[in-house]
Amino acid sequence: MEKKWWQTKVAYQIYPKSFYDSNGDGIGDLQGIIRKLDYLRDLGVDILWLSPVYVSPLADQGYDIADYYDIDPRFGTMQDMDQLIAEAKKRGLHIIMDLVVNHCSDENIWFRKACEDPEGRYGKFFYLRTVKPGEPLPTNWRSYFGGPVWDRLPGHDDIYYLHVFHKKQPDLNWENPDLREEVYKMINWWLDKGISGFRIDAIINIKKALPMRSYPVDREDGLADIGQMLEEAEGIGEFLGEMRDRCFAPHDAFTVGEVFHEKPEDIPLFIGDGGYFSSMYDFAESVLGQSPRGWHRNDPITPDDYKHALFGTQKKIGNTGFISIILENHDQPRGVSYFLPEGVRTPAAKKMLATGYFFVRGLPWIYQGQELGMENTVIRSIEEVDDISTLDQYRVAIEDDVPAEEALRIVVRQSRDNARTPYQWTGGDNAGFMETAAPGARPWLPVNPNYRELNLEAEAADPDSVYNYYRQLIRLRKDPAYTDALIYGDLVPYLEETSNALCYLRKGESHTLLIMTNWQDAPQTLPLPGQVRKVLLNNMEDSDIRPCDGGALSIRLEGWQALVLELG
Ligand code: TEU
Ligand code: CA
Repeated sequence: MEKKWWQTKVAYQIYPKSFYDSNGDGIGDLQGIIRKLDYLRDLGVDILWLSPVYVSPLADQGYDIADYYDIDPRFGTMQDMDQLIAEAKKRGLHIIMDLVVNHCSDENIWFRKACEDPEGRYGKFFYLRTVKPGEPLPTNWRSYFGGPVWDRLPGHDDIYYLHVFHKKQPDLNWENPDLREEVYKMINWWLDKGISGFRIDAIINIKKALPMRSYPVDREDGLADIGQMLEEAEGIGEFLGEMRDRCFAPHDAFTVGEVFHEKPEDIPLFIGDGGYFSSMYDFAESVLGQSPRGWHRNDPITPDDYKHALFGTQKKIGNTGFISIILENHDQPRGVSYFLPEGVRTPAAKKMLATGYFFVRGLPWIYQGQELGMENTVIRSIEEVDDISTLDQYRVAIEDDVPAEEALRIVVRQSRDNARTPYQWTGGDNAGFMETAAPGARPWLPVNPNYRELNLEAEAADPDSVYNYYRQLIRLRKDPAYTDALIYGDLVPYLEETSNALCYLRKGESHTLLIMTNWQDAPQTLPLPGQVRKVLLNNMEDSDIRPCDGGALSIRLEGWQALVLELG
């Protein structure tokens, strides 16, 4: 595997709407991010992914882009963006943008022109189909946010357009070379501006299995999940290879794909040397237990499920490339609320969870607030929900006869809103999210009520906080003494079959490190594969670690303890 500058870094996702509001209108903005750059540098992260800030009606929080070449006024101006890129650069930070090109917004000029003239140039930018009155829709595919993927083209009775996400997100027709040229022009325009690359949204969806056909109905709504269509689709590599050659490679851009449904044999093509992307996310843990029939049918997950998913990806990728590892993102509930057993929310358990994922082979990502141990929020009624996918899943549960109270409990646990509440900077008004609140202004989404205790100000002052532990994790990963082991070393699962223990070795040329985590209240005594030379990290500083006593090759881990040990 080729060595690249970004492999030794740590990446951080910013959800701009909820990060920091500089002008008190309740919406986080680019000037807000600029004000917090010193914070991010001191945390130790290097690569900053911004969720979309382009002009957008925000039907799907910016993942519906109306103008790829401008910033939404709610977030600021293009001048602010240029300033952000420059200020980040001064601090050695890299900005990457969100590239959303499976679809645009129905308010994008391309779509408006397609409505005006479906036969013209822009009509061919989309998937349009004629449906005469009384005829069925072209396919029975279900959109990701519920309902059919086909809607009537505004201004036309018998023309329909395809949207695999929300109806305000019409799919772009990648089969059309003219559309692809427009996309590449836009990508290069941004890279020329000085951003370091992109996180690439929902990219697997750009290739449709053609000719389109219907699939077996799998829910009460009479529709079919599009997973099968994506698996049948052949030839996405032609588009991705072209995009790499025309845009990413000439700029040596850092890119990470949001890839689901990839075929195992395609992994080297995706992230091997010279692949389509620099990296892609490991979603094996986040999709655990998920049912295509709805969130209410998801299976509960155990610590062992988590471990096997994590190792599964590691074995699949091996040394072919560098996977991107996450505990959470803006589409998921908070990792500590999802992966730790119900009711376990102590700082020790949060630190243990962080230790387990942080040192596997790949690029670790931190989602804003994760470094504080931010938790799922409190949502008391469905009216309080903002996220369109939560609203859809509530409907799905109700239609499947789940009692309303139960349906609410289930969807709230998995809601994307959990990740989208404002960042908890202080214990003061609005968790310090708004620099100066304009009269009557409130955060666009209520802050998590736990902000009085759980916030950066309090954690920065506490040496034992989750936040200070994350700083140690980052420091250790970047310690040049351990680069051979922690960045480039092999990952070897250890005691893989021991329940409630996630342990692995990272073996470099000069060092071997052992990461051990105990996922239960009770202590566990575990064998060691060799003598311990040094304890590099311990989430329970006051616990007594004497692994070498009398040459005994075993160690007692307290409940929720995490250790990083250097063997020798
Ligand atoms: O997410 C894509 C998305 O919804 C996946 O989780 C999807 O379920 C997957 O492709 C299934 O195979 C991205 C963004 O992160 C999200 O916020 C947007 O809502 C979505 O794309 C649409 O742009
Ligand atoms: Ca603002």
